[in-house]
Amino acid sequence: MTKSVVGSAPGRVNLIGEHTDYNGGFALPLAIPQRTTATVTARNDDLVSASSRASGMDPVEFSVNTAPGDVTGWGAYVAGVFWALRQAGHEVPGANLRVDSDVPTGAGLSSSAALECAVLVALDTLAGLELEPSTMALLGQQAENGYVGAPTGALDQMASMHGRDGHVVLFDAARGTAEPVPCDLDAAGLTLLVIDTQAPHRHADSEYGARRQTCEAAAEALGVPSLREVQQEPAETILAKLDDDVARRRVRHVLGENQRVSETVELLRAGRIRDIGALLTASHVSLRDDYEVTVPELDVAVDAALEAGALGARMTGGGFGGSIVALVDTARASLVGDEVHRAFARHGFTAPHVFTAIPSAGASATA
Ligand code: GAF
Repeated sequence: MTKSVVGSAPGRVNLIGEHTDYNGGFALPLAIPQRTTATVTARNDDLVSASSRASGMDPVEFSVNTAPGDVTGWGAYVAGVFWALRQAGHEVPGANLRVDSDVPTGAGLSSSAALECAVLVALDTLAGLELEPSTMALLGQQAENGYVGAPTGALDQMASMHGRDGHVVLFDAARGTAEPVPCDLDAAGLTLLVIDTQAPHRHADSEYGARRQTCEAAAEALGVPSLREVQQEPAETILAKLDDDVARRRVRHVLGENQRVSETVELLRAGRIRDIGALLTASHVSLRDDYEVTVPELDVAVDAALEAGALGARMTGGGFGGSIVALVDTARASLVGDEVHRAFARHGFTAPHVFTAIPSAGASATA
């Protein structure tokens, strides 16, 4: 009988630590229950045939020796994984591959990383590669950078690979490590709401790349390989060395955000989950004013959630559209959701989707 493997990988929300990963910094994501599955069956030739049950995702076919540019659209994330594996010297067979997913697309919840990781864990098992989860996460990032052409960090793939029930994942991008940190929201009587603003991503690719370039140029001006290297120095000393106001504000965000991640981890480890609210909100303010990656829908959602009594709220993911997270007392959760709905109606925005983020398990494969 032909061998089939089902790879399954979750989407993510990022609790805090935004636009830090490509600066060698810290992030604190969690895997969500929504997952993508890739059912992979080996073939006897060098072709990959991939299909999806989702509408608008037409079947694609490509060679296992695919190169960037061969496949575009959703199939590029799948082809990119085959390409990245072969670039790293791994032999993978041709395959028939069927994808299914309940990770919302375009909501900033890493549906692309979930797809890459589902395919990665399935191929890992199918080809008997026995790769480490972090190695697979970096291969997923490689697929996205080198094949799809998006200059992203590894946050999304690390979250999808390393998620754990009841935990957030402390990702240290400089070290390439991922460490579970307990986050028992239920026990604290708290709920982490995700509010998908439905705002279309506006200029996300070019603006993301521009942020990354500014940070890399600032690191170069400071004479260090990444902004992480100056994290221990007083922020004022670092900022005084930069003569461009935009660069100063971008760097101020990155240094402050790394500090906020560290403080959040300390509070979580001390079991003080409700006290992280102010850090979440400070992160949003910094992303809005210094990093300038929010859009009106994200700001209105955060403000409305806070007005309705959320302990803290912030945009999550790359920004320029997408979702926010709001930490709320469970007893107030529906009230907060309703208030955001009302605020969106007042502003003439499309109604948001509200759901609960439950820290969930990472990627796995079953033969
Ligand atoms: C996107 C990217 F894919 C991540 O690597 C990360 O940079 C994030 O934006 C911002 O924190 O999700």
